[in-house]
Amino acid sequence: MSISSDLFTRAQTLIPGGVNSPVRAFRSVGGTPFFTKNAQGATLTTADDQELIDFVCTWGPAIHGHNNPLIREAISDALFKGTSFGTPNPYEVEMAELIVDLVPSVEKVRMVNSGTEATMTAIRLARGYTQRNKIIKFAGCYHGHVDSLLIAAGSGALTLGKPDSAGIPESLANETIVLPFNDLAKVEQALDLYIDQIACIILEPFPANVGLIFPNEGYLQGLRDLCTKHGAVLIFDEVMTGFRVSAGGVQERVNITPDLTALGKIIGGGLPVGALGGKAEIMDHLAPLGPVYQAGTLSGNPLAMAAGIAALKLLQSGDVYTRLNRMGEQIANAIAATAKELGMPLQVPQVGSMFCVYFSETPVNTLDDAIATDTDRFNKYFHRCLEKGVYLPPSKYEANFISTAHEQGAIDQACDILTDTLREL
Ligand code: KE4
Repeated sequence: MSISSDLFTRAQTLIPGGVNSPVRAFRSVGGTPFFTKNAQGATLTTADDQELIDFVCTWGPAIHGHNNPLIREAISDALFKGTSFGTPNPYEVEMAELIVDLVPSVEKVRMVNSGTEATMTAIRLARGYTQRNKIIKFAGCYHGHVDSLLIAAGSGALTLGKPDSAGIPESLANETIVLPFNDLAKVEQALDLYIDQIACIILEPFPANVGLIFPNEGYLQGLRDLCTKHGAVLIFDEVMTGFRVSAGGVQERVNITPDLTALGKIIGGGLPVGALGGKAEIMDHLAPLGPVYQAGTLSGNPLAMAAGIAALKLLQSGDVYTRLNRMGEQIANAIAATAKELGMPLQVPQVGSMFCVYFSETPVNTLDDAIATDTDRFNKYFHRCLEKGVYLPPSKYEANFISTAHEQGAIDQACDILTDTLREL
């Protein structure tokens, strides 16, 4: 019995499914999850001392790798002054200034403790601001475990084959309209049908909880125009893509201005942080200024702020995004070239330091396309790569992440393993 197996056996008697977040349970790929005892740079060390090149990066936050010395130092310095004050503190102001400076659409920002809190606050704020109840989301987009958004969700919900959660009253679910991604006509029809009832449209601008899919040309601008026309709030959920695909997220890459932006992951530098930002006119509807209540004991705590500030400042140094994109392209090109040589049906969408592997003859543009990809072949690929020391996300519905801590040697080694393993499938 391995140490991880023993730990998992014990964990399952104490924690539902033995995990504190479902995607970690390997339910989709099968087998027993490994336990990590140490993480340094781009490497995870398992409880059984296997070293893994990490392409999950704790699901996105570790853009500077694990235990980055400057982030560790920032946390250590803050630690000696106390971990949480429950009062305003200077770190919050510096974090807010950084986010407002980096994210084009953000004029004001409220710190929370997770991506889920950010999206939950975003839809409550949109409903309070517009005084409308219905929301539009897209099949396969995952926005955390918010009641109104756990409908046709992606990520863990999709991995477990239960895109709709139990425990959500039908009366609430009925306020959520779920549409296929990349179909603007369907959005227009819904806005016309429920005229003046739609509070907001929320989406991942690059959906990365179904693998990784991209909006068709003109789709995001179309959503922007429709929201403006109908007085609905456009919410970009950039919890994953914020500071990942560029310093200003997708909205900076595509030059489209959402009304609200949900953020998380990278802004915590590995500690629990989320944020909601956007137009001051909308944000000022949040308590204590406005009528939309939102709160959090540990929101803006100095320890998490110090870690996040260090992480954001590191992103502004040198050619970080050029390096990350170069590594992403190297991996995607290596996998694609090998698949072509083998005549293997495979798609490898990539943007910057994010990519995913779909075993599919045709490009993947919607949730249905992603579902139709070859799950068995992905799962076999996942386990073979893991055996050889490369840790891909344990679900075909997740994105891979590269960090600035991935040295060229690790990327070259990973490319060899990722391509050799294709030849063995
Ligand atoms: P958290 O509440 O997990 O911090 O964030 C929720 C969330 C919101 N929006 C997007 C676009 C997200 O990707 C997420 C969380 N992402 C998943 C991985 N795909 C987190 C991993 C997990 O659930 O354990």
